[in-house]
Amino acid sequence: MVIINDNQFAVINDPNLEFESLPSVVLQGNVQSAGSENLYQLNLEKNTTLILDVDFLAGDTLTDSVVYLLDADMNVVAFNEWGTNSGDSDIGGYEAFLEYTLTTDGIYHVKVTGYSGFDTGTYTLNISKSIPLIANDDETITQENTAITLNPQRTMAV
Ligand SMILES: [Ca+2]
Ligand SMILES: [Ca+2]
Ligand SMILES: [Ca+2]
Repeated sequence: MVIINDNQFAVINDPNLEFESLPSVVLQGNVQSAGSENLYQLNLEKNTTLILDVDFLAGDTLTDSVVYLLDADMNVVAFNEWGTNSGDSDIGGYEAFLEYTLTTDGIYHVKVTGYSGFDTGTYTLNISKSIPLIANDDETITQENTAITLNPQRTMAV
């Protein structure tokens, strides 16, 4: 289990991130043996949008990944086995990609594994998170900071 702290998130210039403007952590991982699972633990706030982007980049060997978002008790909140995202230096795998907005504060776990139960190898995991939305005095949900465009269909206005 790898514990990821808030202070590890930073806005970094990396074209393999889906949303370069969001604070992110880039991790190298390895599914070492058939069926093994890699776990990451984060403490996250409600209304944060979490982006879990597994990349199969040059040098990586896990072609077919699956990513899970789990709660503190290891219940599955969401998962993805093959998601599309743009701009990667992806070399053609069945990479997992998950975007999820949290509805409660707390400890969460991210799990990365091979798709088939026997897929193994190295991968790059990009974890990005939005600034949580907060309710102001008018009880309107507003962004704490500047507007962040998550995708063309979903722009969060200030
Ligand atoms: Ca990517
Ligand atoms: Ca990806
Ligand atoms: Ca996959």
